[in-house]
Amino acid sequence: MRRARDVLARTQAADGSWKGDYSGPLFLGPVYVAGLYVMGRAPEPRVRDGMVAFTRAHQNADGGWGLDVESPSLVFTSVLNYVALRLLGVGADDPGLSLARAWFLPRGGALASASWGKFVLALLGLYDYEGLAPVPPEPWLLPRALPFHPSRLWCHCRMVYLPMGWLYGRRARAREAPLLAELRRELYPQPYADVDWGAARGRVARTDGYSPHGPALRAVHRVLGLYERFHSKRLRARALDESLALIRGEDEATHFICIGPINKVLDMVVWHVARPEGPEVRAHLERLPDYLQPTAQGITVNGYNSSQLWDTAFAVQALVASGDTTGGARDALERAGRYLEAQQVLEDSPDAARHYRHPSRGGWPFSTRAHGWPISDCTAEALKACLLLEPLGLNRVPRERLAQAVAFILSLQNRDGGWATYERRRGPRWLERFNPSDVFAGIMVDSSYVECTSACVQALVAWRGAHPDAPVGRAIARGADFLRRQQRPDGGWEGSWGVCFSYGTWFGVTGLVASGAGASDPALRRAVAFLEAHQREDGSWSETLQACRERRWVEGRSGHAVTTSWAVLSLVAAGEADAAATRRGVAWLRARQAAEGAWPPEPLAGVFNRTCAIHYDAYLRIFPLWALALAERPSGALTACGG
Ligand code: LAN
Repeated sequence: MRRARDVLARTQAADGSWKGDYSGPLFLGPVYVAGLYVMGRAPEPRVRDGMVAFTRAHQNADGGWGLDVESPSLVFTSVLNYVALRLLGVGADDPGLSLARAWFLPRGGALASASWGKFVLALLGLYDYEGLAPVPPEPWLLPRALPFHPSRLWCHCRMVYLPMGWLYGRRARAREAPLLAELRRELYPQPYADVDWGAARGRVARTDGYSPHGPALRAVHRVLGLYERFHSKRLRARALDESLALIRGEDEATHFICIGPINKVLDMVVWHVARPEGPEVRAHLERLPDYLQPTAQGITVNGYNSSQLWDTAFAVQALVASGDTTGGARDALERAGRYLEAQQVLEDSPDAARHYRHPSRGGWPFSTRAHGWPISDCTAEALKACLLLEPLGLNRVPRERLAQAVAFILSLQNRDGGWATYERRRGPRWLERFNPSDVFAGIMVDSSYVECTSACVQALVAWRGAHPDAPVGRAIARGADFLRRQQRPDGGWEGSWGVCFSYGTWFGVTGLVASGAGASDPALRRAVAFLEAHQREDGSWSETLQACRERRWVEGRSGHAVTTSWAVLSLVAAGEADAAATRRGVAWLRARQAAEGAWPPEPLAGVFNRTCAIHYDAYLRIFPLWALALAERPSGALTACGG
């Protein structure tokens, strides 16, 4: 434990945070490169070489690229990474690229890509806009009260479709160039001029169709197709103006970082078309490198501008749990306390209601304050961390700001008692049936999650510990009720943002325990039985990304330290610190630790929208330490927060 703590403390950044690799998805780099190309630009040579190296390193043996660095090939990411390499200067006769064509052409090439791929190709002039399922900007003009108004979509989804709608409405495309003509010959199994674009609209390769288009979505696309043919120019102009105003709102509220890497690039391209070389383009370009991530294999694009706040909040909890808060460990906690203090969002975003933004004041984001989008569970984990630092004299966030964080959390509770990510649930569940992305699930509405709910319940309980009169009892009880309803008959909880049931179950168990459930509570007994049933011979636990896709426990080839840590943390919280399963899990974790204190690399533990893996660099340094710390405590009567 001491060596693990040293490893964690040593990897802290100068600003007090833990800042690491947050890459993994393989569609982000190509969108970045394509966006720059549309603007007539290219990454600087060092970045270009790094991106080429990274892309080559993650080509699958069959010649394609997966949705993420660990997954089987999709037409979507294969075509996009192919195009990115070509735009970055690799020749069509390159053996890797020949192999790629041999993989995607028989599957239909660009015609069979998932929808976002086709959109990016259309921007480049490599795919006809006629072949896209329509994404007009007009829905933004509909009355806000309609259940399908775009402001009701999950913020990540609406922020991607917002600039898409603008670019679609303008039919924006890159200036014609010889390279593009070559690519139009390389990406299709037939001559470009012979393509039936109408038929291409609904076409998607089997590899890419995780969320199939149902009759409802197909009907919407037919209606929108008709609208596109007969639409009024005046209405379109108004819709474009409205979209541009909302895009400006997002850019300014996030200091041009934007909520994520996709809408960042699309917004930038919007400004390039709307105001070439204007101040917005300059502001965007300045923030573009924020997303770059150097890795051992080259340079890639992160899934967010970082995961700093999130990792720092967890690191504090693991370090405090490990017991030693003197010397180097205390210094690390002191610096982390400063980081937490500096990243709290202290004001609402400008003209929040106009831009459909929930009030932000008091919340913490996933990365940095400048990013400007606070999240329920990031706020909860940061609040928990501050309250743990308080008795050590290391919390720097004043009382009234902690109270604002509590108010922020309370303002986000859903009617079902649970918590979603950035906002309260705005749309009806049936909106999911209109998901046009092909490759993702659960992107349409922000609804309650076990992880967010548990974190918020734990934070409110911790707050009540410090302020017994705080009026949070009902919120806690409703949250706990939601957690109980989400437990599956087999005793586990399905996670949404980590792989998978071990992650969800850690949150389910710790949330219930925080809310007052005792070790004999039937829900906790069922959770313990669930974890015991999935423990491996060697004492470890192991789950793969496939579990998220198939929504059932799918085991990897060997034990994973992060999965095992989540299982051990759950068992300890459920009062099983001395049980055989826990001890065997701990023994496996100890045996797996390398001499200098780290755990060897293993498959990615993060996921989103059920299909895409993402790398939480610090998890392997945080969770085994945290698990050992709590399992080594003298008694099992611990709270979930580790304090
Ligand atoms: C994230 C990163 C943070 C993450 C946690 C806070 C850890 C989680 O508990 C709640 C969900 C959240 C906020 C989350 C949601 C999905 C994100 C934003 C990501 C995994 C980072 C990248 C991903 C985003 C959706 C990628 C772009 C693709 C789309 C389908 C829009």
